[in-house]
Amino acid sequence: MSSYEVKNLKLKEWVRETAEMCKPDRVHWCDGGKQEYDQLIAQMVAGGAGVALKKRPNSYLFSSDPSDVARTEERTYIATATEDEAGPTNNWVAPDELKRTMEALYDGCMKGRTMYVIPFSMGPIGSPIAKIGVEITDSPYVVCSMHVMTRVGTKVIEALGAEGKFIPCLHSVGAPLANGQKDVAWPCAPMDKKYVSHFPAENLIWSFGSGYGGNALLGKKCLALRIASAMAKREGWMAEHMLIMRVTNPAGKQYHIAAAFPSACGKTNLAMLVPTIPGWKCETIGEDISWMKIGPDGRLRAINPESGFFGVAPGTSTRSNPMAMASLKENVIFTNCALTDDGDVWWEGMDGAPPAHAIDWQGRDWSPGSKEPAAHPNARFTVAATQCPAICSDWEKPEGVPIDIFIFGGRRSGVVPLVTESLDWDHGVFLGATAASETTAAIVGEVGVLRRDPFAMTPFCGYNMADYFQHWLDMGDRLGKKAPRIFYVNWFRKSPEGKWLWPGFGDNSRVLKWMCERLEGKAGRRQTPIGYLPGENDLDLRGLEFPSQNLKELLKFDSDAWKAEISDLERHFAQFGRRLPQRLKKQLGELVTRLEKFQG
Ligand code: OXD
Ligand code: MN
Repeated sequence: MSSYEVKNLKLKEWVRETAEMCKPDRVHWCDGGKQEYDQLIAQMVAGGAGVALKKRPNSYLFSSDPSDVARTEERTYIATATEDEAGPTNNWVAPDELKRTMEALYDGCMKGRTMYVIPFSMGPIGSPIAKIGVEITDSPYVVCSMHVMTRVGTKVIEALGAEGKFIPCLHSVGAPLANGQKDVAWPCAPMDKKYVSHFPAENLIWSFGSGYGGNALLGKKCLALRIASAMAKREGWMAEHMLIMRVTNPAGKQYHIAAAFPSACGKTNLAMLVPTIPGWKCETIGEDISWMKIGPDGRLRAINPESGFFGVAPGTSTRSNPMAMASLKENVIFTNCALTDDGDVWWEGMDGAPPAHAIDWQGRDWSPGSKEPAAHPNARFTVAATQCPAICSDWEKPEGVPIDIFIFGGRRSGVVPLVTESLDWDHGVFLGATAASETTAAIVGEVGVLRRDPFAMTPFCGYNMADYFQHWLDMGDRLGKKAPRIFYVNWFRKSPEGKWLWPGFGDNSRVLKWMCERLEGKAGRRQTPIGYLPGENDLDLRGLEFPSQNLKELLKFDSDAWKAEISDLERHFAQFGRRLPQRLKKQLGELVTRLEKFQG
């Protein structure tokens, strides 16, 4: 049933075919309204999937199945015609084979359930940068989350019209119900039946078996990054794993920054930063994804394709991110946080003392000193961007905001200075292509291992990463003098005793100020073989109690440490074989030469 008329024949046909394959008990076309949201939430609460929080109006806590707690990268596929098109950083299966496997799984997979059809727009409806998708799902949790994270409903159907193009996104939790079978709180399929599949040649997404985050909210990582990155390459624009923010200096001049960091490097915190330097202002436009096109003025224009935040809860506090905390007072979907006895959520790293007792994310009693954390390390909040007090008034401007600065970064306890300005565009692309981060407890596996994560896109690039590097070089050629300036940051330097050298959080505004002033040619810099670094007097550190030894360490260029990086960089580039752009090979060669020539 639908409350609107669907004129798009392709859409009607796809929905009919999908219903035939998945065999749901009923089909519901989503209108994106409050009534729909409230009704689905009430249905899930009645079924035991979520609980209403007494302490936060209109907010709910859901707990997932313990086997379904994060994006499953090992079950994520880029099904290009040849393996080489997917490249060494993606899992590949031939499209026909993958479709055969998944069609067998989809056959009858929605029995006993409702099939929801969610028309959604990534980006403000009608923006020249936005795209329309339609997600079919059998999960009411996905419908409610999509209401928050994207623009859903009747207006999208109107914008699509009879002839408009949409990106089909098919999702099922993969848990059909036999006649009379009682449902579980969080239905999903076992790991070896989970698939998150992308068919870039057809702009098609098929996901099966998981109900969690990026595996199931298909507008986000699947459409807005993997499929969009492949479209962007074909069509000459950019789809990046980047926050977008506006920085305004005391004279009122605005700068727009897009920044890419791997998971657990504080992207959401930077997007919502509260500056500690007087007179400077920061506003949020997006905290995860940026779509950018060259505008009529030749500058790169960025929109946030999402309309909500799907943020990691643990570690979020008034100190680390006051704006996120202020966004979470009401109308929030929490997932895998702990439940306190007075009906609130709690997670490790939240403000104040831990509760004396709570129910952990798996429904077990928890108290301080319990062996396992109360909240899952990947516990999340899902909340509308409009609830963030730092949201920029221009965040939904259809034409986007002009990007002045790109930032790349990662978590490095040593070697990499606090901030580096690239020598030029190609060198900036080299910095992005070689970005690296030490693993944290949030990622399964050994902690502290260095992983290269080019442009923070390793899990999200929908085609061969070497071709993606070339796309960055091509975009630079097209942008010419109007290209954003590129910087690299590392907020995570540690002393030999393991203490943080840089206070981070709001004080990162001091580094942003240096960048903005570099654009004006105002702030000083010194040239080193790895790029331009601030001199010790070039950062504004007024009001910051700070040992001068720390500053020296943070701004040091350590020639021996960099020479020791080269073999890892060579190994990293070698995986791309002959597809690696010559211009990046040249960058590596030039870095080696500069390091050899350097007399410290
Ligand atoms: C995310 C991620 O959830 O990058 O945004 O993993
Ligand atoms: Mn992300």
